[in-house]
Amino acid sequence: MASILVSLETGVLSITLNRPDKLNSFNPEMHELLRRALARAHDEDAVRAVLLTGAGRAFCAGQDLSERNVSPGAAPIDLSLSLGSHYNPLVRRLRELPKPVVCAVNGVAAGAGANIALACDLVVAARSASFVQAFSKIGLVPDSGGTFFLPRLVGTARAMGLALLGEKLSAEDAAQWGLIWKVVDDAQLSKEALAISRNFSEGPTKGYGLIKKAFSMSATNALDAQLDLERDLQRQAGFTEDYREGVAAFKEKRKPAFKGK
Ligand code: T3D
Repeated sequence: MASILVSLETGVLSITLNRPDKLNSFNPEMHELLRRALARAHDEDAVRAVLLTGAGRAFCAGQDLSERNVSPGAAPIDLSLSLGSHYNPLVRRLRELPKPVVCAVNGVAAGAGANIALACDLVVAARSASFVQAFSKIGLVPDSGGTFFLPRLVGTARAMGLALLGEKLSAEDAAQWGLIWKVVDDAQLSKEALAISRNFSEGPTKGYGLIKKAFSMSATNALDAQLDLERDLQRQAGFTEDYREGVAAFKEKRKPAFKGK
């Protein structure tokens, strides 16, 4: 059974983490298949949005701990190799993909699984889902961008509480805290996430990519630099066919037919 399911329909590349018996935790094969799927999302013009979700009762439980042959007294292992070759490139790929990535969190998202969800552009969670910064429970540090995303999304006090305590945060609280876009009833999750993704796949793809870039840079830019960046990105956006179509459609009081160009 493939550890990732991938399908392309009406411009949406759906990627499902598919190791349900392991709560979709990461092993090297799943990393590699996800890497390939995101490379396809990047390279193919036919892909205009990505929808990431999990099979079964979990979204993703982070690293598959059964793959870590560690025990008290045994030789230590160097986890920087795993972050350097798998988790960090994955987060960079998600952030740098110039197309919107929707994450449908269908169940528990723990460890790197929680932070990979947060690295996506828009997170919708099922009401029964939860987010767990499980790292401290096993003596580790939040990774996959957790120490970057969490304080920016919910503030340092809540980020610190989540990281140090490693307790489950319900999807409802996650939405209330501003960690995610919204929570929906479990039965509505697939439909809602697909509708958002389809909406993106019919949208001004290049403009979306530029919005991602603007927000990504705003994390470190001062206002002056960000204003300059907005000027430059708007220049690029103004050169797109979709901008011309958007304004024409507005004036003609019709739905725009964006081509992603
Ligand atoms: O190593 C490196 O490469 C460094 C990078 C690390 C990145 C990381 O993600 S580190 C953090 C790793 N993840 C965790 O620590 C999460 C561990 N899991 C949990 O805390 C809980 O299982 C959950 C909160 C995710 C879910 O809790 P619950 O009560 O719903 O389920 P459960 O009963 O704990 O788990 C169900 C089964 O899934 C269970 O197996 P069993 O007993 O039925 O055979 C459990 O062992 C298994 N499972 C859950 N998480 C993992 C896992 N198996 C392997 N790896 C897991 N991460």
